[in-house]
Amino acid sequence: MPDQSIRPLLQNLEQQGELVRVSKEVDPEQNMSAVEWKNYAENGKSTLFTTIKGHAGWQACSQILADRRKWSIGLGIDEHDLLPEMSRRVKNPIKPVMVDKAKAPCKEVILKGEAASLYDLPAMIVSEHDGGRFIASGMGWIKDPDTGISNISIHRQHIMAKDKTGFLMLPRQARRIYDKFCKINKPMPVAMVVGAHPAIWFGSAYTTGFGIDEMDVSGGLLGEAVRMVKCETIDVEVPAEAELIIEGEVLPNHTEPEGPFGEVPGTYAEAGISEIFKVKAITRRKDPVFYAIHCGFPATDTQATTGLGIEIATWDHLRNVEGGMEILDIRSLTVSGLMAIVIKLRPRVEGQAKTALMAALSGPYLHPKLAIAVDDDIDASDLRQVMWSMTTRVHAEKDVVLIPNTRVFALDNISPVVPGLSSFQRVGTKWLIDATKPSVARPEERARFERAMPRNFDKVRLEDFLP
Ligand SMILES: Cc1cc2nc3c(=O)[nH]c(=O)nc-3n(C[C@H](O)[C@H](O)[C@H](O)COP(=O)(O)O)c2cc1C
Ligand SMILES: [Mn+2]
Repeated sequence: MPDQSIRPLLQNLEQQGELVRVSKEVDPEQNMSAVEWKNYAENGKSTLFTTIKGHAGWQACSQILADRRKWSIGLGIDEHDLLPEMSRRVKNPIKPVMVDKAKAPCKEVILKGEAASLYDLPAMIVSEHDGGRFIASGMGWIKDPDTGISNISIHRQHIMAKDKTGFLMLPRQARRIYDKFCKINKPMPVAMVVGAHPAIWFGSAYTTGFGIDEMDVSGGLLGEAVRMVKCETIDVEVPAEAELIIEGEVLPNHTEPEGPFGEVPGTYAEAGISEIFKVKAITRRKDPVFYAIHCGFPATDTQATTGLGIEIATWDHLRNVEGGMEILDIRSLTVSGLMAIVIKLRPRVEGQAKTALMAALSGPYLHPKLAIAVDDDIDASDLRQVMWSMTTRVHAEKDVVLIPNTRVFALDNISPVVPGLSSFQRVGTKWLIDATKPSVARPEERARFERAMPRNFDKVRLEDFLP
């Protein structure tokens, strides 16, 4: 029975030299965010903070799932096999099971009413101009009042008082359910869950059909049922082995000023309004690890989490486009704030790359607005090689295509908001760049674009010659 908490990930990262423990005191309002961000940007490492000013008894982790390597450690899947294997597992859902409260570490400490304070949590001021401390790693469990089916999605929470936060809902499934509560003017019960197994985290961020419980998907990824326990003050079930649960409700037909907040594209979402979450209880482990996720300028867990979802969804989506398409890899570029995607493929006939690119720009996720196709000899994760393809293999007049007036990602500040609609409905220009070689149907022309690589590149081993 594998541990379904966040802890095996932290242990495995540390064992494999991917995580650094910081025991020197850090301050969540002044320096914690810069330390974890720089430790990843400069050293490629995750951080575990063990001494946090004003938060004795807490630890906090950050940048623990910022790239494929860390995801593969977290899910126990070979890095090179990540997309096909995750795609296979999410299609084989396993339903969650209930366990007793006594078997739920998330109930080791139960704080209700006055005793429950958000000020206890080591939530950071993440980006320079953020409006305050935010929790951005909370997975929100809600139930559709018509069907009783759980929906799980992540929502940023601007901490506004000890028992009150913002609750930002983009126009997706949680908002659709919230609208039902607004119609009957009843508060929507919500449990915010912080810190769990990467499979649980991935499921909550993954876009699935409306009416599908994301924990079925997480169970598939885990290879066993997610173990759930009942909340104390609301009729919601949450993962028993989580670090922290914030029970509460989102008020109906009510908004207040919220933000600004450094967001997934790497720019700020301006101050605006959002719905309001009121705390009823906090339950947690006695030695909790807070998931101090970094949301802001890339590369962070935030881009890598949604990026992996985009890659898997696009991987599946492209299977349905023109039989026999040879898709070799897909990379949603974290450095682009998820707005660029690279498709690696071997074009069998002319025009195939552009066909794939059009599909990549109209999949289940709105984020990608720039899609680039590279050929079978290019490492799609290496921006130097992608850029090399974009100069040597692109005839801009023929290979760059702009598609104006299309829907784009809600937080893409360069694309205007649709007049009269909610501030998250934007239109922009999608564009595609075909940086593949001529197709395999034209071998002679294809050969003209071969990379000029060192003689016997594949055979010569550097280790045999270096001292
Ligand atoms: C770190 C992180 C923070 C997120 N914050 C928000 C948020 O504040 N509001 C929101 O609507 N979606 C946010 N999302 C995206 C949703 O969690 C995601 O789109 C989810 O799949 C939506 O679930 P649904 O399909 O059930 O609506 C965030 C995702 C991540 C990875
Ligand atoms: Mn959903």
